[in-house]
Amino acid sequence: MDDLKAKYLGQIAEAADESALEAIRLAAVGKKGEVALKMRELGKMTPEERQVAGPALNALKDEINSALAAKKAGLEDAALDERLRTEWLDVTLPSRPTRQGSLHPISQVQEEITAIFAEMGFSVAEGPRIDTDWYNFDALNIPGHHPARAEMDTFYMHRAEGDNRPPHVLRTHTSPVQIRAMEKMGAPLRIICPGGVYRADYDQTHTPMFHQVEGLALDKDISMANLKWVLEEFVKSFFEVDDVELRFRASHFPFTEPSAEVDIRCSWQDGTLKIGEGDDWMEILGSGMVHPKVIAAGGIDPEVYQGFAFGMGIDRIAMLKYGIPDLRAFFDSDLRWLRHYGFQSLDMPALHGGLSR
Ligand code: 2NL
Repeated sequence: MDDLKAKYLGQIAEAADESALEAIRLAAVGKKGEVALKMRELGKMTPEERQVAGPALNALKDEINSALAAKKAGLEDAALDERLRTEWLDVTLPSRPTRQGSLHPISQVQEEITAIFAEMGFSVAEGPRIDTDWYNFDALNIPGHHPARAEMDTFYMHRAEGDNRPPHVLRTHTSPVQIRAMEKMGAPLRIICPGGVYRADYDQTHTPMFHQVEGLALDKDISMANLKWVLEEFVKSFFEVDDVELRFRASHFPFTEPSAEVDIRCSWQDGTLKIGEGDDWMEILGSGMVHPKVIAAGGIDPEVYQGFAFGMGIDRIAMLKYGIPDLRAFFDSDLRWLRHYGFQSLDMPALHGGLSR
């Protein structure tokens, strides 16, 4: 019996893994193991012998079982220690780079413009890109025979055969949104209308879809002086300069009277554009006092209310601010250029260092 004990405790101590341990368990204390065989021999013993051998066998069985359990726990600890030693992670390593999206420069500039006008009390109005010719033209004092209709290179929608109503159009400016806003909200009114507009024109400086922001302020005592201040504040804030001179040149639009095109003082030197200094002028927008017929078309009494309006191209001033030389880059499906201009990250190129002609 002592031989058995020594043999199995020795084997258990030597066991290298759990399968070796299981083999030992079966051989020692399994149903057909050596201890079970010995138990069977108890029947052939005298009662006196049995009284000694029985408890001794049971004690042996218990001892082997607890040695097995202890060894099993020891092997598991060792296995865990080994994993902890070999399978480690450096949690201080930087994570793998992920592709990050960013706002399209036109969306970003649109948001910048919106934020600046919002601070001056303008809210944003939006409307359909497909509209009737009444909202796009007639309401804006552009009648059917007016040459401005042809000049606008309008995209016309199809009408069903036999439907003789005038076709809907892709809006050529965001002005129809302003007419709708006048109808809906009345006066006084301070809104800007940013968004995509369409003209059938495509070359180096024109794309058939581009973006505009128009502004409209109506009240009982609004003058061109208010227009000038609002535009000055906008230009200073958008181009990040302390001061800038604006030049109002007399012009003509069917929807404003008087009308003015607005230039800002600038310089082009060594391929760098500087706003607010120098001897050059750059046209940035069209503006004027809203024509009384347009105010009336919006359902507001032009005898009581008057105001200013302006319109500018977002794409062009986005190019100026961020030094993007080719308009077509905006609509190219290959967005590598975007990264090239710094839009991959949130670091914007410095305005007066990043601009080039
Ligand atoms: C330009 C000129 C302009 C307007 C747009 C406008 C809208 C209403 C009434 C009166 Cl509802 N005017 N918009 C006025 C003057 C100029 O745009 O060159 N845009 C790029």
